[in-house]
Amino acid sequence: MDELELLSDDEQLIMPDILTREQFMKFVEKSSKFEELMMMYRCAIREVQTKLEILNDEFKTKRQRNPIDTIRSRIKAPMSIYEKLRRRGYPVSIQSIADNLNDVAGIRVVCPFISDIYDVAKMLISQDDIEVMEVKDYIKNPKPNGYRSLHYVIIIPIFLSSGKEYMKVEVQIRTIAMNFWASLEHQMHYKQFENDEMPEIVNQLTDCAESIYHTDVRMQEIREDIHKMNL
Ligand code: 0O2
Repeated sequence: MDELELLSDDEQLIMPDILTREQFMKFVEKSSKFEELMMMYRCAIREVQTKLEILNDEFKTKRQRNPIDTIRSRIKAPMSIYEKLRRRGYPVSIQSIADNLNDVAGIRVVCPFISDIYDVAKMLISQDDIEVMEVKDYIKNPKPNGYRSLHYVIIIPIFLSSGKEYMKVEVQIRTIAMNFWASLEHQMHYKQFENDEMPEIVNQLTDCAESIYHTDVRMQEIREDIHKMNL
């Protein structure tokens, strides 16, 4: 008998050693609990996205400029959920997804200037229904490959017919320039190699990230100079 047939939707607990990728995908297709959890993450994304859009509108009205260029969101694909749970040694279960993964719901906010990143972050996290669970400032402390971005894991309530649920959402905030680097670097598929196998590639990527960052800083300085001239 298919092992998955042994698991009722309520059991939820599937031990990693009996679960292959294919079994997980089959489980996901027929599990109403998995679908319900994903629906809750989608709702949480909508809540955060609306907050960001409101802030962008208000900022535009008051300062004649949008601090947000684009907002993109995604729900982590079932296969990526499975792989992350396995990679980190967590049980493969619905409960484990909710408990152990912080980035099932992800929002990427792309801003024109570096100062916009911190302005947007401050305006978002100061809202009293948002709780900050984790902050990683990869702008002040870039990753060794040069990756820069401000990451938050926030907890936000969503309101369902059954009551209030608190959901985790990962928010990545970066400039257009940082996003340019991250998008291209993401396509290069070099991470399967160890750093010492391809130091030259990593050095070159870090170099590009540095020069992009310096350009970001200069663009902000130019904007500030223009602002002073206008005053
Ligand atoms: P995807 O497909 O974007 O979702 P955590 O998620 O906090 O438990 P981790 O990996 O320590 O674990 O978190 P971290 O460092 O905050 O990174 C999470 C996400 O940031 C990644 O998600 C990427 O989206 C992005 N990121 C981090 N480092 C890099 C990098 O070097 N290059 C690029 N292009 N993006 C990066 P996922 O799950 O890797 O992928």
